[in-house]
Amino acid sequence: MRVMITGGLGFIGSQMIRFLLDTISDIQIINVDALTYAGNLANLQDYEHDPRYRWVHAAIGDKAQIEPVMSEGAIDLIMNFAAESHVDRSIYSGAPFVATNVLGAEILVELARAYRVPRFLQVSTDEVYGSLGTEGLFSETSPLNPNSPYSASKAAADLLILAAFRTHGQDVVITRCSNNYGPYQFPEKLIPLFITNGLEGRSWPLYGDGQNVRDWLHVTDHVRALWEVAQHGKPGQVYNIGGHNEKSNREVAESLADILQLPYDVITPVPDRLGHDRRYAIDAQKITKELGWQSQTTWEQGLRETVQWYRDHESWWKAIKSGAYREYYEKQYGPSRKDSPEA
Ligand code: NAD
Ligand code: TDX
Repeated sequence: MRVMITGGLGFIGSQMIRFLLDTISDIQIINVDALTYAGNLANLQDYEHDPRYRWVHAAIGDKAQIEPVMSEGAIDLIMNFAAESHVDRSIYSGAPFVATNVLGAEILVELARAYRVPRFLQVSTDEVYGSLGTEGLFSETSPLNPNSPYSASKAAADLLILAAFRTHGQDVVITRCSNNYGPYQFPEKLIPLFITNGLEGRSWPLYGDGQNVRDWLHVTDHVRALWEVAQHGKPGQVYNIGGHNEKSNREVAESLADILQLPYDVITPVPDRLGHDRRYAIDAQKITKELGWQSQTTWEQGLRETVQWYRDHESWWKAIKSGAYREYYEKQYGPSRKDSPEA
């Protein structure tokens, strides 16, 4: 089986590739990644000499870069992880989010159709549903109501991909997962930022009143769910993925402080994120009933192991925080590939 993974040098995409190479012997992986600030070759260093794996330095929104990969030989499945993924960055400039998350996804799904790729899986997010009050859960039929440029761009991609199914009968599936945590997450996101700041003796910027709620899922549970959907999901369907694990940001911060044995005054309230979604919570009944998937990693165990991973991989995150890794890769491979000359 030949699988094209896009964004495989990022947090979740690299975990997907690791999962596939570790569990399936007869597989070929082509990792198409533009190596933006969030992509990191160190995430898959242990696999770079595996003959079943190859990285192609290309941007999903650039047809001229992607088409040669498609025309090399039959691809059985595309899993599109490539995205600009950080909400805070999108608040200040939405344009790169539209270029990759919307235009990039559309170009990729069109190429998948032209080259008759049997299945296209779009990795989307629960953020497309917007924000919940204190009650209720997002189901697959909840209306799309995104609030940030990031989530709006992901919602736009979902609609374009569903349009490919409705218009052309193209085999597509979409997944919408809640917040992930685990090893190799870029230290701009809440959990790795707080852990690494804690290890460096820095404070933890908690936005607003700290009562915003996220539904946390370990990244290994997410990639198992994605593989179930890739293999057994029904064409044209959306599958929510979540761990029934709602925590306020203050609760997350206090649990991390307990594990790291830091006083709670490390937590420093700062002005709120603009348009900050109050609560996300996922109803994952459909994937559990139809595909038998359930989360396996408990929050307590997952969080402890994640803290330990960052303790054990100081050189990984210190290089990112110092900017050294980007300087090195730019010398080796040149700057990020751009989706289009204008992007
Ligand atoms: P990430 O930011 O860690 O990684 C993104 C990867 O995509 C990087 O390797 C980057 O180099 C690559 N990339 C960016 N633009 C590209 C382009 N134009 N062409 C090719 N590669 C490009 O992101 P992540 O947290 O691993 O998220 C992966 C996917 O999962 C995203 O689509 C995101 O929307 C979705 N998602 C993330 C979460 C979460 O909690 N992190 C939850 C639900 C869904
Ligand atoms: O410094 C911080 N302080 C803080 O209070 C940061 C970085 C975040 N926060 C809050 C904002 C959110 O309520 O923590 C919560 C989690 O923030 P992020 O880690 O930035 O994640 P979020 O905005 O919820 O989005 C994530 O989950 C859904 C991913 O980044 C998305 O790619 C995914 O789609």
